[in-house]
Amino acid sequence: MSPPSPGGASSPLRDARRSRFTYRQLAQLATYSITTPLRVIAHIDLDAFYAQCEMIRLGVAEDKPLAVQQWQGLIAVNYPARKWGIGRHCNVAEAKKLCPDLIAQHVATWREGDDKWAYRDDAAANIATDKVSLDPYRLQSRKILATIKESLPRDLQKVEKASIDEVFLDLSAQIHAELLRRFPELSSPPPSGDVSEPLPFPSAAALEWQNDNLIDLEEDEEAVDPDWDDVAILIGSEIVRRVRAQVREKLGYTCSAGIANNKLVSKLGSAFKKPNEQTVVRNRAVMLFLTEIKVTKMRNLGGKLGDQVVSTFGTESIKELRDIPLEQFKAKLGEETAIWFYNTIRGIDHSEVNSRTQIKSMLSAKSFRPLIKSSEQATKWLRIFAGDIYSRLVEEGILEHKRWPRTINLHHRHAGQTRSRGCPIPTGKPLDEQALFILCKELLNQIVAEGGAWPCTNLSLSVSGFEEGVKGNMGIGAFFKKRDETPPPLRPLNDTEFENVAIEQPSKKPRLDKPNIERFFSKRNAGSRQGSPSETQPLDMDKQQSEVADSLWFDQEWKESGMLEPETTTSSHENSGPEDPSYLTVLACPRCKASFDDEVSLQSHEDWHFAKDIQDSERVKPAFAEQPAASRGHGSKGSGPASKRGRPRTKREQGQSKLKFG
Ligand code: DCP
Ligand code: CA
Repeated sequence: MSPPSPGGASSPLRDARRSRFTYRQLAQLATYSITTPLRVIAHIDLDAFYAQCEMIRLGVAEDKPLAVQQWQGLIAVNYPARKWGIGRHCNVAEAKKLCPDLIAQHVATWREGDDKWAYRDDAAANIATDKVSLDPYRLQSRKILATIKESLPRDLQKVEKASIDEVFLDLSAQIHAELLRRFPELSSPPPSGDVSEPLPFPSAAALEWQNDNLIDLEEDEEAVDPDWDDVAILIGSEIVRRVRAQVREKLGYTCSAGIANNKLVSKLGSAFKKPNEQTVVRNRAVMLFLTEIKVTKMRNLGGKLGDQVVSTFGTESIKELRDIPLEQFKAKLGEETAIWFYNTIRGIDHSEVNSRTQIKSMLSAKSFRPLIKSSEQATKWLRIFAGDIYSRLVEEGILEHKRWPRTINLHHRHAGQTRSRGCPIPTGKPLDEQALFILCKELLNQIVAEGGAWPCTNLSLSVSGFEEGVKGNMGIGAFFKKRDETPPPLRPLNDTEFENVAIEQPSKKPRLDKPNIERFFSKRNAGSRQGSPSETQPLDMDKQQSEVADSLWFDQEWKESGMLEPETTTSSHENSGPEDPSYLTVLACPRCKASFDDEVSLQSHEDWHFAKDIQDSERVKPAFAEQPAASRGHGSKGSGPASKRGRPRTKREQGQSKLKFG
């Protein structure tokens, strides 16, 4: 049809039929109402994100296979390489066997003794001295986010950064404005004066979907004329196409998108066809669309909850699960989760696009191979952690006093035991990497003084308890006036304080759209002292599982943490395979049952659980207004050599943070 003309021409509303939607529901679009059926949400996900970052940085042709390497594992694989059967499950050697031309680019690293991260040719061989830096990808992520925001009208945008390479857009208000512009008839008040009156029917007979993937409707629905929800989603798809084109044009990245009525379905939509495609799931197509999807692929259902549902009800088919009455779910899952689940398998999701998300904690961690055996060695790592965290604090606006972490914690692992020490961060003086270093050195001293600190398998530093630093024109001091005027003494927090600070819980009452699903996951025990990994419940680490924690602010940071997830870790055994005898010696992780063929790999995997626990323990809900991330210029080509302290400084990578180590 040509009319609700995407080109913008208004069409006469000749049709005497009435729409299924009311004047009120149309008006609600302007206020981002979460319940209006006309609502349109988009999810944009970068294709093979880290791999694209490297291709653009290095100027690699788009058809060349490239993977991003972390030690011997792969953490991102571009689409040309995927054609060769290469995936994250492969290690570098396996991947090169599959495709000898594969470009395997190692991630940038911090190196003990160096004052900045760099791309280094010998990084993979230096797991003992290097620590992964994801700064280059964070920088690209910020630029992409800025471009997305710039391509939307400033006063009609609602953008949520969901992870390092994903955003949700609530397009409702922009679409509302566009509907009124294209169909001035919609601006008139309801003839009866009653906003619950149905709108006039759109005069359009067929909509132009261009090259979108349009999820099919049930046969009997195909004959039904499009209503305003279809017109709204069509406008949404036009907006998203333009946004994606801007990102491509200005920065070179391709991304995929899903456009639907809510976050749940739009996210499934963006994954439906990749790369560089967009998928539209009209309201009338949702049920059919979900029928094709396994329940464990849905947001929040990739882990234990999904497994529990499948084993309890004996099916992973959404179609079959829909036949089960709500009462049965309630009996097995509890009231709140049951209602959430019942809605989810019907594609109902009223969660908000939240443009106020803020990182609430930062973690810099390192597992040691070989183990470190002295304070001197540990101190070098503390300098790197302090520098790493400081550069991220700068991005968070610490220099402008926009945001300020209240607590610093050091976590130390020795012989399977974890010790954590924390203290408040003084607010009266500048917080720079030296100040962070002094604080964490003191915490290390406390741990060392207790004895039994060496050898150490894992150290990590975290800051948490972020607070908004500036209110109106008040300085940081005024903002913190309720706290001690004098900086608090450096002392370990007692257990209760530690728990309170490090394991902040959401303060709001749980809502239906954010069910209390945490109980399906492991207890947050990492903050406890002397916690043994084997005492904890399994944490599932697939991508879906990570999405569970969308509401726990998990996904964004695991991607950004530089920690290996199990599949990446396990893929680092170059010799394992059916024909390799060592393959038969299987060691299982006591927590998640993942199997390993040597002790080092198992240990490394357990370290990963440990670091993950710490991260989880510090995951909290956002509470403060969004501060725009500072932009740090444009990406560069070529990799920068490492610079040793004392040597002439090499030119820095774009966005490369610099440490002032003494
Ligand atoms: N990532 C990682 N380890 C993982 C998964 C992801 O380090 N196990 C990092 C690298 C990815 C980025 O996060 O490039 C985004 O993760 P996605 O799951 O979105 O995967 P990609 O963007 O790489 O690919 P896709 O095109 O499938 O989205
Ligand atoms: Ca992605």
